Amino acid sequence: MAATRTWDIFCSVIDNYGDIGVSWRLARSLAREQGAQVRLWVDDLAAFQRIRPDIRPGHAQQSCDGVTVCAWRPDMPAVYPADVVIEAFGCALPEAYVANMAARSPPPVWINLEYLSAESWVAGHHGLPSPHPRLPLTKYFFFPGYTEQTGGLLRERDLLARRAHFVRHDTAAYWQSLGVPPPVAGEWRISLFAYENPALVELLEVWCAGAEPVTLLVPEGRILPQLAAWFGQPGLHAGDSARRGMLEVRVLPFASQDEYDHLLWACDLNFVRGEDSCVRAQWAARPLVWQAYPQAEAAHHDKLDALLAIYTAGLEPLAARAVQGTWQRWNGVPGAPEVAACWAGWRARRGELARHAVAWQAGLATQPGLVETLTEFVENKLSEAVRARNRGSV
Ligand code: TRH
Repeated sequence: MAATRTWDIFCSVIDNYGDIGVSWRLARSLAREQGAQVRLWVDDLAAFQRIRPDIRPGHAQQSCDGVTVCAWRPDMPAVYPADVVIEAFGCALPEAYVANMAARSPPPVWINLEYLSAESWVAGHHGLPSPHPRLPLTKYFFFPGYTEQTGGLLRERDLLARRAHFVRHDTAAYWQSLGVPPPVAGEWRISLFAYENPALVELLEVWCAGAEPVTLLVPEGRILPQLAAWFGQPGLHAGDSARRGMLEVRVLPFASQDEYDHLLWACDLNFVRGEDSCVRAQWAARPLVWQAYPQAEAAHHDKLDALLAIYTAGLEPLAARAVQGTWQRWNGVPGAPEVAACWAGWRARRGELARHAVAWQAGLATQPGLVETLTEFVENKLSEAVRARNRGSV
């Protein structure tokens, strides 16, 4: 039987919920599925509480789903480093902690968990070592990704089974729990999780004047002021709804991570943003529109194009154009077609796009998940380190 490993995962919350969203998923899966002893160090427990409401922001240490969650403060006490140390998204470990890592023999396996991208350069950088300039330590870059040459995607072992069960048995009860009537024939149920977006008005106009009813479900967040302005209202809050033409908007409370999955599973189409919700929408096996996290010099457009290229590869031209055009317009790509033209494609190819999302999810599911690739990578490095130490002591 494999030894129980200890892991320290460090997460600094820069902005939004993606950093803690990914770090928490990783920590929980390692504990649940690999029997690992995980400490998760987080510098903003209030942000964590948004996606996991039972987290208590004032506590220095607490246990959650078998993970020890620690407040990462500047005055962090000296601790003995774990077997494996994850620096999420280059968050920069405390110097004293790094010094303690170097004092361990063998030293911990040190991983910098990188951001997800479908760009082709990722495969060439995945797993590369970076020796520490002064200390006998090596950090490895670990890239999530969409191919077997990368670290794969986060996916809990039981995720697809839970989704299938929900879709088959629980969707009606879910709508009821939200106080939303069951969908009528032809209706679109669409979720919207987005940053501020100039293309929103166009989209709302199209849906408002459309042929089918659209119910837009919006978790509380940054897009609400724009939405409220379009309805001519001073503000919109959880529990509010508004209607114009064929469009009805319902504002939902920001849910826990697990409940948000239910929304993605229940909708016909999901607008998602950043990284983690984008991956969850793909596991939801529903069509998606992705808003990439905006970066300087429009670097996110490369990320967008890379995912679009692989996602639309198997689609027939009208369906592919609908997806490409909408994603590009939604991300402010110069020259992208207007939303109205794209939406006509979504309507005409609704069935094909729905089937494609199912096939896409099934294709991704044939690849090993990130937790498996990461633990295998770590075990290899730990064995190498032990061999190197033994050679040195002969
Ligand atoms: O919040 P984000 O915009 O995070 C971003 C990106 O990850 C980006 O790469 C990063 O650099 C930047 O933050 C700092 O989008 P993302 O990645 O989808 O994360 C949102 C998390 O919030 C995800 O784990 C799902 C979760 N969530 C809920 O738990 N409940 C909800 O109701 C919603 C809408 C989301």
